[in-house]
Amino acid sequence: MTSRRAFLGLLGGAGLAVAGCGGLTGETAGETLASALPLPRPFTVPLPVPALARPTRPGHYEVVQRAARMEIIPGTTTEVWGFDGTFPGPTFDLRRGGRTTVRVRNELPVPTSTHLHGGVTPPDSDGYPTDLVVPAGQGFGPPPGGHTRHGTGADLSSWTFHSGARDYLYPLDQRAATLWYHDHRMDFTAPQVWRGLAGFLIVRDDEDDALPLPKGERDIPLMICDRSFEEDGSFRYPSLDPSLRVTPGVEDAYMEGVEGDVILVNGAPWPFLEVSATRHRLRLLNASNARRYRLELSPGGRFTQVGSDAGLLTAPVTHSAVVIAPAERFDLVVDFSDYPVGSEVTLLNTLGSGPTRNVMRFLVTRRAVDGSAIPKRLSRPEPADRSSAVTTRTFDFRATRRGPGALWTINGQPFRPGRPLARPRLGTAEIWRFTSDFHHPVHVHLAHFQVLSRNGRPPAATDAGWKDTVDVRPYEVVEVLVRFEGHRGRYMTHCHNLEHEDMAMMADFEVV
Ligand SMILES: [Cu+2]
Repeated sequence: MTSRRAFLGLLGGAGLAVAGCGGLTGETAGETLASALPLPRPFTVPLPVPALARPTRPGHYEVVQRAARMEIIPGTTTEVWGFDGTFPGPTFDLRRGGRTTVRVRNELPVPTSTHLHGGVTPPDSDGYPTDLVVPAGQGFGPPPGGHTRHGTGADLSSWTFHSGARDYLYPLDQRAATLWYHDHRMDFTAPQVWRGLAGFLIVRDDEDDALPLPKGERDIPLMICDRSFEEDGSFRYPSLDPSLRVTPGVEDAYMEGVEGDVILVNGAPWPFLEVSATRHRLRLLNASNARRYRLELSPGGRFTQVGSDAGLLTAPVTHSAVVIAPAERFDLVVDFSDYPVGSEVTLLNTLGSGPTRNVMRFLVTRRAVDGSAIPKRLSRPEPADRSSAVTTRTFDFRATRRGPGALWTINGQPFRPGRPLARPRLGTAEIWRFTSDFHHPVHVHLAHFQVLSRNGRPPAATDAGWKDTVDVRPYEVVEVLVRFEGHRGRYMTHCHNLEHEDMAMMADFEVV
């Protein structure tokens, strides 16, 4: 294992961002930004559960992106930019094959693009970074500095503008899964997600419904992310241009990614949840810009994983710890009857230190009848068959420059909209090899994949199932089998460390 200091040295970035990071484990991906206010005591705020989105008529929803004030740190208020003014945004609870239209109205002072992460979505509804909803009354056009920092994207022909609002069409012709939606605006995704533009979309289907897994209030989405706060309670973030209007990017010390010192779950700092001594299904999402977590239970315990990014596993997998990279989801069952009533069960992040070592706490308050079970077989097996691949392609995720004008690239190229690096055929499968110089959580739009190998060895236990995001660590080679199904057209693969993404670590591919 190469130490963080050593691999930064190899990259010529030594001294840039070593201080203040999580030691020499090589497991941290970003730079910690300290809050300017006293941090609240952990486990004093109840866990919020986001409200459900309500249709305006069957199959149609409308959400408004707007600024609002929320009490996140007790005793202060924070301006969030949220879907319907909430953070997280409302949860869409939808059925497989239930063709859904979501009208997104933008009442923020900046353009937005909304991506349904994990969605099998037509290309013009996929939330491409230059396919923007511009606030009504604002002129169209890329911001004056639009991507000139990276020397790309200035070509207007790749940009599309919608005034005030637009409809996104989600056919949801895909297995039950925990998806999420978030902003994807060119050059400004990281600060706009940091301000709150993210929420859950849960797809349900008959196969998942028929299983005896915990349901109802024992089936809980948990959005984990880190943030930092100014003294007045506002979000702290090292943007070069806090208006997010003109100049993209962050201060150079944060080019590896921004990590906050407050861990939020569903928008609340280190919350607590009272649970009965029964099984609970926890749909974990890491919605952080850059932070990875290694989740463990204290005082001991285990997670039974039933699903991954793109739906149910074939069979459950038991873990004592789960590493979750940005944008990954783990569908986990925890059996709180393993603990005596009165227990405090803490979800820890053992990659963190100090305040970031805690995530949330479960208080086991009572006994209750539990009709749930975890079947030995969850879903039909769909083994990843290496021989079904029609070709192999390599995508190398690497920094070509550090410091001022930093650039994160794929195959040596900064993002060039409309210039695909691959043209896979609809209905085929390919092996994609991801290689890396750092921590890069690699996300593929549209196409789901299974991990075939890590460094030539079998995948990790936490790589199981169909996925859309994979944790690629420094100097790893991760092979995945990607299936291109559903739609032809322009899609993308990119690093989901949002600061890397905003610094050009994206590439188009076109399904033909
Ligand atoms: Cu990256």
